[in-house]
Amino acid sequence: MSTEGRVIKCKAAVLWGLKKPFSIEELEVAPPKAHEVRIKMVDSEVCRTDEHIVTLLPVITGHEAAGIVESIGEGVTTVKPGDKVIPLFIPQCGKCSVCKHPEGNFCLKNDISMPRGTMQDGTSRFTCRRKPVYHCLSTSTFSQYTVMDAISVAKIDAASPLEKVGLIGCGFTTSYGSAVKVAKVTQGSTCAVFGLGGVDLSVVMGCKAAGATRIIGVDINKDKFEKAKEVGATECISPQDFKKPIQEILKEMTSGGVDFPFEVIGRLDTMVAALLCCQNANGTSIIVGVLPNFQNLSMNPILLLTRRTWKGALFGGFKSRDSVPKLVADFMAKKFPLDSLITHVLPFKKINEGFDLLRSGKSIRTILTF
Ligand code: CND
Ligand code: ZN
Ligand code: ZN
Repeated sequence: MSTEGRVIKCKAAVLWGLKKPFSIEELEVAPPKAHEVRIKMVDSEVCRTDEHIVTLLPVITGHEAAGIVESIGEGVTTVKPGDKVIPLFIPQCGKCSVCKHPEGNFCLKNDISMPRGTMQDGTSRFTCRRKPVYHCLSTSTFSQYTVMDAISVAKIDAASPLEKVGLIGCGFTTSYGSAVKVAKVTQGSTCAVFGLGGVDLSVVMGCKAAGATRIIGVDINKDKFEKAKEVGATECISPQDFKKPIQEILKEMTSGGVDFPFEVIGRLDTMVAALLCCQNANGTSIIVGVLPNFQNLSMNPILLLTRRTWKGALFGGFKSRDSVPKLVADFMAKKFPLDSLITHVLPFKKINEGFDLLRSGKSIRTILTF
């Protein structure tokens, strides 16, 4: 029996409190309204941002995933039922000033700057225990079914392996783009990557693809070193092995400063260290990590007056709906690998185990399958 136009009852991982485990519950998912799409999830990955971004409760998080369109609302022309899709945590409306700018990717219709936890029309499509549940990042992929605005959905090649290309929905694209598109890493340069987790490793891959000759991995967990070297790090160090601050060590190692230091952890102290170790006359320090609870950090402007550049980007600076289908095509053409990032595959109901693996540093990317 077709589910089109009807409420779907399915299993979802609901978060009722901060730092609480996910609770697998029955969720009612309303049909898509005009310009919306209901998607059956096939897989969804565990990413650190799911922990850092939560402000509204109860909520369904999850933003790196792949699925199949179940039904569409009135006026949707970009996808149809049966299409393979990747949810986008930054929409691309195509009409706002950012979308119209050739380099802009942080579409004004995003749900990140001022999270409302709803569809674009301001309402939720989720109900659990008779209460409305918030959406998160316009994606909410930790559910067997989700509803998204069509501007946040990318149609991808029908032949793509969904259990792998989900990584293009965040981890891979964010980091690879941070190196090649945001930092614009140059041939022969020296890079440092703070953090060697799931998002971080593709920064290493991006630096290598851009022709960096030295890529220094920095992580307190030495178990991450082997994999980092496999994908392109030329050396790896742990801040805990030195008495001096890590920025001093990096400056000594590079005779004055790193050309492109990346912070991919999401901590204030490492963001500052990544800025301080940056070559002061023409280096570029890039923030990729997301700080929990929208914290502020202070720095001395003299650091920028010497002509360092300090920048950051979400989703690797890529325009989401335009770029994701192309990146999937590049993956299919074997232009980059994704397998080396996948360390664990678990059934969706084991989502808490997936987050335990992330917190304990044992996983790079865990794929949850529905
Ligand atoms: P993950 O936990 O896998 O990696 C973080 C790594 O940092 C781990 O290997 C840790 O051992 C290491 N680490 C922790 N503390 C320190 C420290 N003090 N010094 C050195 N190393 C340390 O996380 P992830 O790779 O999934 O995510 C990394 C960050 O990227 C996180 O902040 C997440 O929110 C962010 C991110 C950004 C974007 C974007 O669009 N900019 C998208 N997704 C995730
Ligand atoms: Zn826009
Ligand atoms: Zn992510």
